[in-house]
Amino acid sequence: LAMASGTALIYDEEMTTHKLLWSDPVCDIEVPERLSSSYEQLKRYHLVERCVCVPVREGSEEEILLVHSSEHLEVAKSTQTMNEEQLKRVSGNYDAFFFHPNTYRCARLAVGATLQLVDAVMSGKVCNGMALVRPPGHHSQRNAANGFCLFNNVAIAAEYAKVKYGLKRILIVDWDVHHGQGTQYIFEEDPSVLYFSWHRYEHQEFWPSLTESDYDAVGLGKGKGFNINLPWNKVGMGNSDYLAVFFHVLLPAAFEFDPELVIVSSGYDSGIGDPEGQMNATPEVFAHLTHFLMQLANGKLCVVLEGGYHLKSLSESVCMTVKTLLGDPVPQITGEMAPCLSAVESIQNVRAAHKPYWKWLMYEDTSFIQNLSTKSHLLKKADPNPSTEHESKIMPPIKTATTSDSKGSAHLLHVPVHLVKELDKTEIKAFVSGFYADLVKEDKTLLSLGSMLAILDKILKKEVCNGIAESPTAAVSVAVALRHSVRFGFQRVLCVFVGDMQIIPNTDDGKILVIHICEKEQSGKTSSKHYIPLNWKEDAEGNDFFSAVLGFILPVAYSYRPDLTVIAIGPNRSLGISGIFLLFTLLQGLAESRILAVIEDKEINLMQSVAQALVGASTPNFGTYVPPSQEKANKIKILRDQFQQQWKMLQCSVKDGI
Ligand code: X5A
Ligand code: ZN
Repeated sequence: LAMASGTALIYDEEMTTHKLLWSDPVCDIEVPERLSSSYEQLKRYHLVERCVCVPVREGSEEEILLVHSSEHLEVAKSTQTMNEEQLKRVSGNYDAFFFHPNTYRCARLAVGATLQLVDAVMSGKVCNGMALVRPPGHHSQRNAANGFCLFNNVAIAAEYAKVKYGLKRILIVDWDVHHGQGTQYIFEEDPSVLYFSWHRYEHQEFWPSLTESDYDAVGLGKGKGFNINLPWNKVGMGNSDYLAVFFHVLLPAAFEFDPELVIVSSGYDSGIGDPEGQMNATPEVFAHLTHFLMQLANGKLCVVLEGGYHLKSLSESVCMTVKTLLGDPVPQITGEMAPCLSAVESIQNVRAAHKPYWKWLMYEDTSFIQNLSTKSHLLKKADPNPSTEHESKIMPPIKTATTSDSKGSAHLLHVPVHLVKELDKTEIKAFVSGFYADLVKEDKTLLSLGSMLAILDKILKKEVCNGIAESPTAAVSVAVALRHSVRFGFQRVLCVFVGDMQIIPNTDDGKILVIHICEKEQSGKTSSKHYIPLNWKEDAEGNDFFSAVLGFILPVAYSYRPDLTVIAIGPNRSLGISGIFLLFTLLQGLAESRILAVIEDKEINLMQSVAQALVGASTPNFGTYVPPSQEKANKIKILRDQFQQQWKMLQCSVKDGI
């Protein structure tokens, strides 16, 4: 069975006909232009033509009744023939909603568009996709419209996927800045739907101001543990706060849950410039969030528009999301990477609240939890004119270069052998003579260095995004690669070594950060603060590496913000195939997805997996989640305590004086 590929885009202009007919300062931000300007921007970036355009349809009454009461459906239906005065009166029965004579029709299209997306993804027609819809859905409840929402598009989609495709586990990620309390109510007792929401809360000051939006609302009955709320108690949250929540809350839960389908309640009012959210996250962060979620459920990801009221910020963020769904390189995140104190407090609270329900939190130390104070924290003011200007580049489908034989995917670009030979031995000798001359006596080594440099040059010149080099001695190839990259002008190179490797010392000027994953303690190298040994042997089933990647490697890598990543696989690697795959796919979020892989020839059977990871094939099934042993959980904790002052994205609790 061929792996699904392609990205669906679902949009219909008719959903711009729903509009506010009278003056209402609460509702007047939910305008038709939200949809049209997003679609226009997608066209400008040539993204529409790269997607599979799937038509909308009306959601059926039966489908709407999967979630809503017939009373609610009848009220909505009855508004089609009302005059303005009557519409205004019915609208007044709800908190923040407006009816237009075409609202019912649009809401049915919004439901239908979402279900078309689920069908396209579940049937394998596409791998993932986005539906641009109005009215939005996540505030809508069984028996009520609320917060600009009439029918709960995403909730209906989840019920539909359960019924039609027999799904047992669906993850809903609600990154809208408001709490999707409607969705929470619908799935509160349902363990088959994991609902995650972050939202502006400000200790219940912010709309909808509910106690049940706080971190201690974990679900009810059988659904306990399957509702995760991350309240933002300050405005001004930014990229690092969002990413910290993904690393330390959402992603570990999601990998343990192991969903069969992921649906995003994709509101962009959590983006910079939005008048509702007052947050600081830039459009690029949505590329990262999307990239992470693409690693779940075999890549089956349905993104459905909710809020977003700053037209420029909204449309840029929509483009970032769709570009990432299409598999383009992930743009770099700018700015200092450190979550603010208030965000860390929220993360700590939700981890403590969920400890009873999740294996990944099993060894969480919550003995220190007291009544957390809410110390004031210096916050940057939201910039009303976000810097969202990005050059539109249509990236070629070829992203990966390799000199090895065709063992991977058809997407690989093969560097012709003559190109390698062109780099003649004396040239290479001359190049390495200054620093590693004694290491390169063998012809075999020289030839491999030549081919590695040919690939690295293609990466440095941005002709390809990533590449794989085979080497008789990975340590030597990497040493040369690092030296060359720094000379080329890279300021920060992240180097992840897997296996027993003699690490050739580098000028320790902070331009290289080494994370060394190996089984045994390495001696005498711990002096440098840019060398981090991670002694880790993956368990027999080969899937307890999540906690190390999410809890340590990614936070360090995101704190460092490399402009190139080098991953070297040497002898006696202590990670299995799934651990290595995870490393490659997740580190593609860094350095604009630039990765040089160096594989020692003894490990060349890994070539195909690495190539698949680098061309963006969806993550294979990792099997049943295995929590780390207490010893390993402890190891992560100790490393975190040791490095969190230097690499601040590691911070996930406020004890020990952050
Ligand atoms: C979908 C959405 C916001 C409602 C705000 C009402 N709704 N004050 O973003
Ligand atoms: Zn919202």
